[in-house]
Amino acid sequence: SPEEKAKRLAAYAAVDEHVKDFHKVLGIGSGSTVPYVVERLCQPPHCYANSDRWYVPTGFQSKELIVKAGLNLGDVDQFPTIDVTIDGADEVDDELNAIKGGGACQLREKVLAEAATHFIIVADSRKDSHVLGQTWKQGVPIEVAPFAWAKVFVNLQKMGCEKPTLRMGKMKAGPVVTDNGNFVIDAVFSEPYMRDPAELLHRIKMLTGVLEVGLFVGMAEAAYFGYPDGTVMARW
Ligand code: DER
Repeated sequence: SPEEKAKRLAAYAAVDEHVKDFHKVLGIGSGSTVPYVVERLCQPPHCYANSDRWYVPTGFQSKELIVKAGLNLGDVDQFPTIDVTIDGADEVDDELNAIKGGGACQLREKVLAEAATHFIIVADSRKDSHVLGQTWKQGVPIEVAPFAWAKVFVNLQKMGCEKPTLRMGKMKAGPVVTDNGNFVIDAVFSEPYMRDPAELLHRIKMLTGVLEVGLFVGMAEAAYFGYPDGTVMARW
């Protein structure tokens, strides 16, 4: 499909541009765009560097990707610093701030994004916005301790959240449970809040019971967007 082609284009361009043979530790994110990142890394010339390279996952899906591709699986504990982390996003604004967590992996994703010397985002063009919230209407994904979810829910409303929602499983009765055993609250905020993602991130992060927030502010070095017409647009 044109969307899948666009994701592949963005992923290939990001790998070709930002992964060098001397990069030995790579962080691999989650979602439907990142498989194309791994696909490219398994092709010449990138594949020739894989024998002494380590791949660190951001969750179950990401780990499966690495293992199935026959790449060396690295543990995040082994590598305090990661050379390059490449990950998807739900939306990216003009300053390369991103909403992440559509796949409920944002806690580990942010750990690897922060640990990386270079954090690169890959996405199809639908994620390319001026202000967060323009196209991603599901809200900011927030990982919360199950014990505290109802308190966080109320406190989000008190701080102006228009519509907090506890993320429920599809083929699972009850809430989605993350790889860390936590719940996710999706919190919709109006545009004024989304125009200052740093302020919003800090206010949400300070709520007792919040473990991580799907706002990646000032972290991405570059973002690659693939278009259905076969072009790639890079921003940095
Ligand atoms: O959960 C995340 O942040 C993922 O990166 C994900 O939302 C990206 O989604 P996609 O690559 O499937 O569009």
